Amino acid sequence: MTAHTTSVTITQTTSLTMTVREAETTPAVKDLPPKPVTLEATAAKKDSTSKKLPGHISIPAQPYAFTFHPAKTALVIIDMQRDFLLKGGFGDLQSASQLAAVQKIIPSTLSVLQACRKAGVAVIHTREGHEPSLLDCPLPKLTRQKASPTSTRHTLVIGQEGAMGRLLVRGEYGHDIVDELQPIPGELVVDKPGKGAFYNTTFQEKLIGMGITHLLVCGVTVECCVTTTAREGNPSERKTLILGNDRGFEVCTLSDCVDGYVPSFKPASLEMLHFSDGLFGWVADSKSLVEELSTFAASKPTTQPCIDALDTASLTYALDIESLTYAYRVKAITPTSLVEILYARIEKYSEIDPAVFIRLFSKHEILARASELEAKYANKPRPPLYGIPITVKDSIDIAGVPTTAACPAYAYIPEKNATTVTQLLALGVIILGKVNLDQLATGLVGVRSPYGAPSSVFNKAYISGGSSSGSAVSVGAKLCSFSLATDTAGSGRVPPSFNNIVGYKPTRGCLSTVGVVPACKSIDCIAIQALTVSDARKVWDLLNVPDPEEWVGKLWRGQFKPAHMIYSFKPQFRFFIPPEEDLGLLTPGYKTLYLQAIEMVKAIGGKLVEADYSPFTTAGKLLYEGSFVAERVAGVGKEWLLEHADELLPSTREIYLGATKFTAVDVFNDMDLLAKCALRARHEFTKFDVLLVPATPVHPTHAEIEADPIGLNHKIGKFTHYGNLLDLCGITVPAGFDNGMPFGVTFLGASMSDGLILEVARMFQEKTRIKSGLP
Ligand code: TIU
Repeated sequence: MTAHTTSVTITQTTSLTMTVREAETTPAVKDLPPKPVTLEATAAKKDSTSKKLPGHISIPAQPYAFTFHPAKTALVIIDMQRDFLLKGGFGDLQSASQLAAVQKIIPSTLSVLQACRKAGVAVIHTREGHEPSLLDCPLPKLTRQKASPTSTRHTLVIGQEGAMGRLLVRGEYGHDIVDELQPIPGELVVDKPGKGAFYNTTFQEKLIGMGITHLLVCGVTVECCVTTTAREGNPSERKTLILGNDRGFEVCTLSDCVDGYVPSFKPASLEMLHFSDGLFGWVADSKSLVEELSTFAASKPTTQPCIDALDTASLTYALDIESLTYAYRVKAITPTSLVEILYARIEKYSEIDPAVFIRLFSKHEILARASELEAKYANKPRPPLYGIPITVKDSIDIAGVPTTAACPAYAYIPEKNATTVTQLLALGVIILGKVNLDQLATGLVGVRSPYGAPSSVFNKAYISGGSSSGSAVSVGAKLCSFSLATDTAGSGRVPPSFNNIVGYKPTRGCLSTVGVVPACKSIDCIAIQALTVSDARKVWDLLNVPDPEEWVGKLWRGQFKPAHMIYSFKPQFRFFIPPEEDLGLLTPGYKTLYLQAIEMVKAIGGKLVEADYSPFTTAGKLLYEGSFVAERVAGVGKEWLLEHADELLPSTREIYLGATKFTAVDVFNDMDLLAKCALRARHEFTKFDVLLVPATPVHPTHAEIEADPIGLNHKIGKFTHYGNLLDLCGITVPAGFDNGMPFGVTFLGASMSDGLILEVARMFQEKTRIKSGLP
């Protein structure tokens, strides 16, 4: 690795910092806090609850008022299963038939549940229990109580046949939730093998996916699963973004909606939670909660907030998921009527740019899908992406439709959908067609395609960016709500910047790449290009399900990092920027916009800190200048390449044939170097939470790319190339215009810190108020 000393890096960072500071006319480098920065305590202080925060609800609680935002809060109903509440169940044995107290909380829990449903607060139910094989039940849990020499109650153990089926076994009648509190479609049910809801479940992942920061807890038993979950859920430490195991949620337990099997345990358990000014969180009565939620539900605006208003007389709603879902619900549109409008828009746009779609499905086919959805969900609960129109990059398989990867010599007709396509169809989307890309997803320019070179939606002279070119244009031109794209070198982040939309590349391995043409297989990932950060987040959350068929290299999944420092009422996070040496590549217009973005990030709670950028720079060079490019050859097959090299476009051919020169020794040397970079980058990420970079330093015209197709491609990838190699997650968000052309910034986070970058990006998008896509 190039030996960048710390002092060099500090100097580089400092020089830019000076520029920034000068712009805001405050002195000076000396003011930069020494690393590591100590942030203020994030826990809500007494004074923060005394004033009413806009959009928030405050309820009286111990040790002081509990304040939460309904959209960021989940009601968690713990284990209200027949097995714990009804005669003949597991709780009947545990408690020696002392079930009156736990049964008494059913009505109060139900009224909270109904109030949350009306107010739009997310609802999550948990169920304790085991697989029929009991292989997920540790032996002590099975036998410890029965083994007690004085045991008279534990006549049966988990898995044995009770009055309501096998005790605590999934699928049995007793394992399910009592009739009164049964989940409705759309509510999450977390099946847990342990007492705490976090252990060996997707609970934490789902909460982070949904952007939940606050929990309201009901359920049984207060001495066992309720307190185990409430105690573990709370944030106990701040510096745990990378290591550590705290969960990072603000938890309020509802005293009249929890109970257990021994009367004296309840006050003790609850006091322990709020002891010492809120050791683990809050305890509140449900009465004022229900009242406040009802007031909130009644005052909710009748139209949904939306950032992007679609400028057509025929469609008054925006194309983002939230707005369209609302429009469907109030019957302002139907999937069929939306398709009619969008098809006309697509046909009109094809006159402006004929290179967006490689295959546009016929209007007949798309209308058939719309009618199918209408019939299937008539008078039934709708899936979360019901009637949402999307496009799919043509390197992602749709069964029976050719996958070309913009390379006719490579094209094939897949028998199966890519996993993500199957998931999206089950969620209710309408696929409009397959969109253009740089050949074999190699390139960041978007012009390397025999199906034409798409242009930025803002100016035909400028490139769309790639490789997910058609994806970004289809979203930017408001032809669809979002596009399924991919990102290896930055393909999911660059075109969004050139088209004024959001591009999100989750941590590798979150979304399945089964059925995606490999570019650089070990680092490929699915990207979502959308109009809003919330939409990108929603799609990620919905698709983030482990795929057993996923390539072995991506099977590893870590634990999602909590993001509580930005979830408090006064968000705080640390961010880092590249050194001046790299930022010097920005055009003057982009530089101005980037400096403005830095100020904006400070305004939403970011603190600029110092760190070492050299591991990022070194890793970035490896992607095309090192032997990793040989993985692209492996992806298509060396024999195939040599046979079909003449049929590739000149730039693709040059890159692929150039990659055949590397030896196995080169690959191992580079793997070693990359591992060192990744380790060092991970260390740097302990000093900051977010790396804020310009999505690209320049936006070339078609003519400029023709003159220097490969050199300019490298330049465009200056701030994206290392993202997947170092296992980062990243999201590009619109950040302004230079002479009518858009600019985007990218928030990069360490592996599994998706929740954090999404929240920062959301705050940034909210703050800039830039409307996505074409005006
Ligand atoms: N008390 C007791 O045995 N409880 C459990 O095993 N589970 C729950 O508390 N839900």
